[in-house]
Amino acid sequence: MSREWDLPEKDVTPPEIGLSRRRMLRLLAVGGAGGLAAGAGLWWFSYQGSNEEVLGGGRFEGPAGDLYPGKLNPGFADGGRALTDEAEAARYTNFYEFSSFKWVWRQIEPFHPLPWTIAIAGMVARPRTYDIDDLVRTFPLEQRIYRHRCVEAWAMTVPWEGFPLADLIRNAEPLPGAKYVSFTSFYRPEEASQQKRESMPWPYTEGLTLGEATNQLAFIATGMYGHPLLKQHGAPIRLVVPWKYGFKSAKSIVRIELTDKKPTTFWNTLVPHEYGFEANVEPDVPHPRWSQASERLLGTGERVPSRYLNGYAEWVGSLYKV
Ligand SMILES: Nc1nc2c(c(=O)[nH]1)N[C@H]1C(S)=C(S)[C@@H](COP(=O)(O)O)O[C@H]1N2
Ligand SMILES: [Mo]
Repeated sequence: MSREWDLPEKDVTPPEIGLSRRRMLRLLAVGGAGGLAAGAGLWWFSYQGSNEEVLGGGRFEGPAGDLYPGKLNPGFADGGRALTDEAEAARYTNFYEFSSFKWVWRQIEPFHPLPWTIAIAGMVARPRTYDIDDLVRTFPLEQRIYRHRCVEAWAMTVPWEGFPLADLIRNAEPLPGAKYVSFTSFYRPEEASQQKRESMPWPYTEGLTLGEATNQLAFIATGMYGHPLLKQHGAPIRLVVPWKYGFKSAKSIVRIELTDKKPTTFWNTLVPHEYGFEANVEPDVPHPRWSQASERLLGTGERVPSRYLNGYAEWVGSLYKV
């Protein structure tokens, strides 16, 4: 297995790691650090892109854009933390199809998430392929504020737009033997430069147990911050499972399949001893190369304690009781 892929954050360290935009501005304001630091700071600052570059680069003619924003679900109206600034979330994304660095917004131009279809297939009585526009019009859109926790120990709080995964699965009528749900992202090496690299098991895949997938927290997002998803966040449709590390929340999905076998998954295939199938947020279980006890909030850079199941034990805790 190529050690090149033995990564997140710690090995492949883009210059903005650990230094939020706001902190950098503060550092520049201090000025005492001298001209060299100021020069480096200005270079760094411009390399980050303006908010408009970061957001504008990811916008496209999203499907059913007229339907946004959805109605805020009162059960998920409070993320328990301040919302992450939209541009800060869009500036710092993981999308390995386009880049191993966080500035995916710089590489995303060739990606054209329309037209798009998504199939629900496998062990279901009613398999179906939806055009993305029909899908968004079939399931009523709602807005939910969720915390997101990456295995690399950064976090954000985001208003997603979409519908419960359970509704999509119920519509397809699972067959009795179905135990798992697999998610497959797109494969378009002509649009996604990193998919030309054969050292990675493209397309990106993820999986859940059927019990996890039909829990009310598991969410299909087609939008974010009141409009269709930006390309770098996994347009036009992605998974959001907020009690698990972020890599479980597959982006730009083309296929959802019910099976009786545990699906193979992207990160588990690449680095099995570091990224498991279950991948629940567990602050007491360190990653082999770093602690998971605390996390860094995008935007402010603040460090806060991590919580078991990312604080969602009330919803999903019973799935893991022995
Ligand atoms: N297809 C695909 N899905 C993916 C990834 C990816 O590289 N490719 N990265 C994952 C990781 S590690 C995280 S933390 C989240 C990040 O979502 P965001 O970039 O929209 O914040 O997407 C996940 N889904
Ligand atoms: Mo992640």
